[in-house]
Amino acid sequence: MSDSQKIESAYQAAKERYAELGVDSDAAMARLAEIAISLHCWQGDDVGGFEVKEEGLDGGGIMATGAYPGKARTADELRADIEKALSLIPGSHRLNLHASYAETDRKVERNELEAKHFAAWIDWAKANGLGMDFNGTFFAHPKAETGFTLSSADESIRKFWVEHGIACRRIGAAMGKALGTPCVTNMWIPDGYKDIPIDRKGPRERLKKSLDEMFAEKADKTCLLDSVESKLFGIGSESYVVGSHEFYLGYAVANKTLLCLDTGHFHPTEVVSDKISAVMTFVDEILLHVSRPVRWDSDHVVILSDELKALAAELVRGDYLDRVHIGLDFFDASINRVAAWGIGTRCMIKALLMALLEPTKLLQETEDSGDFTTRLAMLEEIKTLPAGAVWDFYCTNQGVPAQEQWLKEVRDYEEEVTSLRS
Ligand code: RNT
Ligand code: ZN
Repeated sequence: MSDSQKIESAYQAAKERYAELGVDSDAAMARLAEIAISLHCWQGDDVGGFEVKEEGLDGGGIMATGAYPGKARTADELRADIEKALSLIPGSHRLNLHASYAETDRKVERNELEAKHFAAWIDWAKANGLGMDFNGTFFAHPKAETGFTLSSADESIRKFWVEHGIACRRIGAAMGKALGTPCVTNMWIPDGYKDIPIDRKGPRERLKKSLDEMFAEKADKTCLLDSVESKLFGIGSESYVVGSHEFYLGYAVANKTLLCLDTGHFHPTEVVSDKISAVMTFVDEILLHVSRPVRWDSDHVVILSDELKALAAELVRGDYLDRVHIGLDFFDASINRVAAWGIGTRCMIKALLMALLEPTKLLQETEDSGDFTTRLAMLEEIKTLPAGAVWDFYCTNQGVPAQEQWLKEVRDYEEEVTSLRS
């Protein structure tokens, strides 16, 4: 038997097993193919960006660790790497870009960015059939060095970042318009204090004012979806973060923006899978930043963890897929960067497949009848159902390498392309 025959016959056996539990695996694959994941550009160059700027500017508490060779040095290299990654990932997806990935021939200040500075990205997205999402970059900049941006007490700094936010919303809208699919434009700011503050109120009042100014121009939701991202703590903002969860939940509910939940932005014993049904009661749509916190907000590459499966299960069980935008937010500079996209994105899709293959009706009946013994027993049984056989078949059907074959393609690409970069 050839590999593809083996995959096909394993699938047929899996299909029968799922049918016994009342699950249609063909329908699960068809639904899965409709779900777009927003691939974050910043995995490819350790959140560096391509601005013409002063050397050595980090900051904002974002830190990629590792020195694996071959990171993209230019936007063209990054696009080539993303194309490679996409060729290994089943389905049709999106690109999530940061403002710091603008391509300009001279220094253009962040408050002066325009859609034309992203023309190459937009053209490329169009040619590759990708929707785009966008992010303001409120870090790694001289005007962010005090640790405060939109909540700064320095009016000229605050104004500058408000203007950046407004510029980003216009760019997002232009991307959405050009590509015919709304661009989720997300705003995360690093503002906060390393040590115990006296005034917790002032910065939050200023942040609200800044957001109101930024969002004053009404969004055309066919092109632009505004989103705000909270955080519990960051490097250098351990004691106080202005844009906390409560702050942005309140803001999103009051102002009808999207709320971004990053899986690394909560206390390690809190899980986003439990927050979805809570926040979805009050906001129309959310953005997920799927990441993997290891002991802290470490942005490790996403794996098929219990929490990832629980997250995907929530989206499917709650019928939330049309109200949730799934973005990835991890960066690892210690392994092959194209492989990192491959591992993380394939796991996200795999988790969604497993959720779509869940015999939810059957499980729900056990709960409704109060039979918690069967509920727990079945939850354990379904962990070893043949989802892998469906996944392999799905990959083959979508024309991407099944099983570990995808890694071989990364290795070939490494040999021919990324390893030659200095
Ligand atoms: C930082 C936030 C933010 C960034 C990206 C690069 O803690 O998670 O989303 O990771 O925008
Ligand atoms: Zn994030």
